[in-house]
Amino acid sequence: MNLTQKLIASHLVHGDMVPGSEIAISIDQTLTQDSTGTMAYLQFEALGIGRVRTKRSVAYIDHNMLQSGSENADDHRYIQTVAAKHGIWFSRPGNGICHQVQLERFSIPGQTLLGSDSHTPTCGAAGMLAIGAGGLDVAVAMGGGAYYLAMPKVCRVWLTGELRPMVAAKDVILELLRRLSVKGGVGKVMEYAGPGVATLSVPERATIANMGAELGATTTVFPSDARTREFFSARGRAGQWKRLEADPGAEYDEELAIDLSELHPMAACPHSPDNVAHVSEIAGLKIDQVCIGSCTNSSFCDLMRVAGILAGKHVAPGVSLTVSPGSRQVLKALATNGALAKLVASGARILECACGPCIGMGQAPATGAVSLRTFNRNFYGRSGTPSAGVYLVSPETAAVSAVTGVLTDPETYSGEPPYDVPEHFDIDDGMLLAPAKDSESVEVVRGPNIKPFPKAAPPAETLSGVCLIKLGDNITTDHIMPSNAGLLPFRSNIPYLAEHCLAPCDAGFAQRAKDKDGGFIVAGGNYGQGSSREHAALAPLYLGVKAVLAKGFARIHRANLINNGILPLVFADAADYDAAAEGEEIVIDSAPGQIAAAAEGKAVTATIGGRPAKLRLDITPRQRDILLAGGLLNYTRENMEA
Ligand code: MIC
Ligand code: SF4
Repeated sequence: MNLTQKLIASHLVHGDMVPGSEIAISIDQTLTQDSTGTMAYLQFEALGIGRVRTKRSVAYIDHNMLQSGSENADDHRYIQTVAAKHGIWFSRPGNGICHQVQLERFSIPGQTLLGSDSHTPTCGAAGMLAIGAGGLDVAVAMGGGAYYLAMPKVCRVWLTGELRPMVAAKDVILELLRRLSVKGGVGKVMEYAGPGVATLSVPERATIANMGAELGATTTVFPSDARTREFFSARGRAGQWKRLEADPGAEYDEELAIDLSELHPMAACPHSPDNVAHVSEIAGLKIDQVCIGSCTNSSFCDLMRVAGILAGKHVAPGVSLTVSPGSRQVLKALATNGALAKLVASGARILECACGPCIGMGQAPATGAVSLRTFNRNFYGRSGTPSAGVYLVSPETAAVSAVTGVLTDPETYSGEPPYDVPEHFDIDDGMLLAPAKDSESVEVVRGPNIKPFPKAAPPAETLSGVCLIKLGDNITTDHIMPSNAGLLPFRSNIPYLAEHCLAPCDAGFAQRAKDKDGGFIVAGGNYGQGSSREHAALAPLYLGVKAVLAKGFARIHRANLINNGILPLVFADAADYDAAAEGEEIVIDSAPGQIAAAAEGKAVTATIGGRPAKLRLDITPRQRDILLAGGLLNYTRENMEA
């Protein structure tokens, strides 16, 4: 077996491991963060489960960190108390970004992790099967329920050679995005193997695993080898390490190869992570902002390289440089060894250990600015400034460019001093709070910002309404449910958030949906790529959206739609997509009967503007039952005993 198959086989509770068919796996660990967590815990509470039944569940506070009103602090207090009550560890604000801390403190080779964040696959760097999902799926897993997914294909990425100086792990994943696009990993696990793997440290593997999410991949898996053991023993966890790798001669569904020594620095240009160019081709572009950090590139090694490049220099006059360390462990190590002083002396603006600018929580660039970021997403508007152009680059490219003031190929730059990775980090888990032993003693504190969330209902006999909007390909969840410093505080207030649904595409969408009493969304391919935020399904549900008719869907968003009782329908004939127009009436007769028949492979028939159209609803019997029950919450409640 390959490693992915081994990890799945050891957790398989339902189904056959045939690519595309439905399987269910048991979940050892879960994580949530605060921007999806409030909703996930409200749903967990609605399920009526007492204490979590996982080996470990952790609630992080890392996204909604600007407290410009009481909302975020209220939600943090809710998460802290609900976690204490239900057996969940709590990572206090300031302790770091969920994926970085989970990798450092809780990752265990061979275990499964389900997280309510699309970059949960980061822990694949340590030989875990780590998958991102919607909050409701994570809530069910916390309650001991299995996680259902389509058995992925496994794509082997065979690495040879070694990265040249100033070429980084980021350039490896940007090369894959260049080759495969943001749709290239859909339905697949990217499994790394080959002699080049041993040249990459766990934090470097984490950068690659993290951004596998941008390929649309189900997850990314690295073997657990001597380098992994090194990572664990430096963090006082040698006892939790074990060796894991594919069997010799294991078979794969797909294969591709990268010679690391042939790579050169790359950049993802606005506004998509797969719009990749060599830095040398676009060098010289004047830049206004550089942001270093995020769950992709904020490890100790990343920031040591940055400090090495910036040492003794100043940030160029026209540039604002921010640095956000991934965790308190990283920040403390930099403070202890003097690297932090170099960063401060260079003029870098040191931000707290959190997502920060990556999710538009501050640092929105100036109008029309060029911003270089070591992050993973540069979707339109995500920085908080729609007119800004965001380029995704390695820490090396970012740091060198911050000094020169123009996009600069770091390979043209000499002088990066070597640095030592400590054999042992100073371990201090004081900001990780264990859950209360006695649940009864904890009172869950709910702030006034928590509003009842919309709940789906079983489908009506006839689904009818207008096409509220017609969208193109690759619409992201940042389009569907934008996130920024102004909106993130309302993640537990769906009625408020819904006002902004699809606003980057059409500011009139929410009002139109209300005026028309709901309706349908028509979209192109890869609809809902990006974040795991369930809000991208909950806001449309609140606005009365009954189905999304698209050319194709991204994995997590599709599951979120089904979980919330919204039909993800795929055009069988692209001509029907071409012909559809905003404002046309869409009718699906005998909806419950057609949903039941769809699980048997039958097409769903509808009329769009009076024209008959065939749609595919590729659902399993379980997904049929979820849709007919009116969503996963109802379904789980009904089936709790079983
Ligand atoms: C993101 O990077 O888009 C986020 C913010 O981390 C999201 C989660 C969210 O929307 O809260 C993700 O990646 O799932
Ligand atoms: Fe946070 Fe950005 Fe990572 Fe999402 S991608 S978890 S916002 S750092």
